[in-house]
Amino acid sequence: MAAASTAGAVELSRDTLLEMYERMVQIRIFEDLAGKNFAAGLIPGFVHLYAGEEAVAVGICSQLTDNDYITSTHRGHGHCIAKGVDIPGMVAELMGKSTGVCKGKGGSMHIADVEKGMLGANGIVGGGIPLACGAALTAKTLGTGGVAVCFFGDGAANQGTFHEGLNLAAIWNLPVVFVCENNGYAESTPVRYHCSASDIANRAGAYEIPGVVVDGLDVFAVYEAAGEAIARARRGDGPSLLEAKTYRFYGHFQGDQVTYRTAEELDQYKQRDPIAALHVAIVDRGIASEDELATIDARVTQQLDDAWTAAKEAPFPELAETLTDVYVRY
Ligand SMILES: Cc1ncc(C[n+]2csc(CCOP(=O)(O)OP(=O)(O)O)c2C)c(N)n1
Ligand SMILES: [Mg+2]
Repeated sequence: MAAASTAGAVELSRDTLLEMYERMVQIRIFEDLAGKNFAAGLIPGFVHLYAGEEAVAVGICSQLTDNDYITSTHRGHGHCIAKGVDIPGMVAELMGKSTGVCKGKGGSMHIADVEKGMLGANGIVGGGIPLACGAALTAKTLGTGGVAVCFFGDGAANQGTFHEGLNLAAIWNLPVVFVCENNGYAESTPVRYHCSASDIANRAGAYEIPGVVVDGLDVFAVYEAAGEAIARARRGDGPSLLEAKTYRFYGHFQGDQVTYRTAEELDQYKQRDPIAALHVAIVDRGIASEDELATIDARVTQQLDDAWTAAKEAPFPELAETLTDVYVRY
């Protein structure tokens, strides 16, 4: 029986692979339903969907524990799910309900679950980068052995916080993995226009830390590259920059007319759907059957359907709670 599969030099157990597959499917179905229910008027505010980028969050977060931190972006649902944030609580949070993980006060762009080490989605582009440095400094100072993984986009790589964060992490030798999710666009602006570097990972050289480009549609490649960067950070050898070349299947935000890219381009990337690729790899290598994967798909569909039903029935927060949990007291 083929109980394990390799990502290059890394061997993954059957359980790990199936857990990774399930997480990726959870993200995809979560996002498809979020898009549908946003259009139906059930979600206030803006929604930015992560579908297409699942291999990045899952390839990385499957190697983290609750003792490790992540910081996220405006496109943060996938990071939350990959880090183990409660899915029904996330659905309720999107709807602004009191049963949400932030009691309905965070919404799509500010979901956080500190118990899970998920320090927050973030509406400020590049805003998670200094937070990750702070979290990594905490882990290093307290000697917890934890690392901080910082997700951000190609557009964020042009923010001052990116350069400040990489420099700070390098001089203080912080246990951070900077993960640039290069999905080819910052809103409607193509990366080839907005970015001076052909590979954003090249910018690591300026701070004398490792910089690696990885195929962000290939969960095995992400897993392997991230594993090295995480191990390096845990050993006390400092930060790395990982650039995952990926693609978002939806527009920048829900409602985006997506006039800045072609249908052919989208089709080409859909041919390389990271979940379909993992599905094929699992079946071809004899790790699980089509039926076993269909069972996982059905379980996740039911989980998300139940989560939406519960969130729709849940109450909004009481007016009297408006000012509770809003500020942190030290
Ligand atoms: C500091 C700041 N500037 C501008 C914006 C508006 N804005 C929101 S998302 C976005 C593009 C971000 O692109 P990228 O970092 O590539 O992330 P992606 O949306 O592709 O995941 C911009 C400019 C913002 N939210 N924060
Ligand atoms: Mg982008």
